[in-house]
Amino acid sequence: MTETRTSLLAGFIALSLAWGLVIAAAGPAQAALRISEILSAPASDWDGNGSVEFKGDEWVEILNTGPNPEVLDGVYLKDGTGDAYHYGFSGTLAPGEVLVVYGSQAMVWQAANGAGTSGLSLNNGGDRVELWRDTDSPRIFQALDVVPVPAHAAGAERSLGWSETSSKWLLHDGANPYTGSALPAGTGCAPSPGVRNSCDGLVPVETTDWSTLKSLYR
Ligand SMILES: [Ca+2]
Ligand SMILES: [Ca+2]
Repeated sequence: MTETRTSLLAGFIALSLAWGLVIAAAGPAQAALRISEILSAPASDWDGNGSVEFKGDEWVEILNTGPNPEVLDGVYLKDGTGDAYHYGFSGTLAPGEVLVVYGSQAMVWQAANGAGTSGLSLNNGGDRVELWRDTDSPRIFQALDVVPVPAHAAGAERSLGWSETSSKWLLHDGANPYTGSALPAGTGCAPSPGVRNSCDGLVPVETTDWSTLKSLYR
């Protein structure tokens, strides 16, 4: 009886450990390639073609956070609606490099690939932007990054940007300050398409002593 109990217990522990490993292995791991900045509601000529267009001037920026060059062939952007990819990347991205894709480039890609005319299709009421690796040889079908964009971050001329220094999404609202209570809060930083994000956010407006500041980061 004791022996049975012991073996049952040993079995249970082994199973728990195995299950724990399965859970750990299945946990999300951030890929080297990630989305770094999103501007959903343009009100200026971001792509520099001479006119302001709600589709053409939207943009999404990606960043290679890893130590090696990342192959971009087979990497795609889509939004939270439907299965269609809106843009397919090609080439490679060096470590620490960013690459911005404007809606106008997405429309060119879509026309060449019979993939519609929606552009990046970033909803001004908020959306979900997804970066996928989808290749046949070898077969890889992996969500590299999925970013929910809250409605206030999809306001005119505002971008949602990933801060490498604080590992947080920050609101770049320099051109259209956000004063509401939704998060992320406004930072006053400007959007930075094609340039690595340097907004560090969380800048105390009033003088704050060091111990108070430290307590905010605990
Ligand atoms: Ca334009
Ligand atoms: Ca940027």
